[in-house]
Amino acid sequence: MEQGDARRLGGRAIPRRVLLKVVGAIAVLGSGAWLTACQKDAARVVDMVGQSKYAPAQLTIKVGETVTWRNRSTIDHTATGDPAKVLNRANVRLPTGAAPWDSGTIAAGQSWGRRFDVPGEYRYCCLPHELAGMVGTLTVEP
Ligand SMILES: [Cu+2]
Repeated sequence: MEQGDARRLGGRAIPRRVLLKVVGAIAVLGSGAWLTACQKDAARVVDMVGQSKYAPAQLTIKVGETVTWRNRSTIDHTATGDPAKVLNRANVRLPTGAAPWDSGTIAAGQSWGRRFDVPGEYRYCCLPHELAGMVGTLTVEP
């Protein structure tokens, strides 16, 4: 009777244990993937801080990734990679085959993202603060 119960309980416990392990593994994998995704996202963010600064001013991403510019300051900024719009063309650089780009005004507290599909070295700047040295570089790896 006891053995029978134990077997019966055991018979039920094994699939339950397996199920718990599977659920646990999914939870661990899921949280790991989530953490990795968060870290990667964080690495593709450029904050606009203070009066005229991109932080980080230099960023490296992989082709096809999206960079998000986040205005954490109290004034308007842009992220502009269009030589026709800047005062000093040296503040913009585009890899061969890359189209000019411009965020337009990113107001305080707002964000703007752009996906980069052409690898190479980019140089961009903030239109209102170009002459104040608000210039950033982006390396897009193949
Ligand atoms: Cu600015």
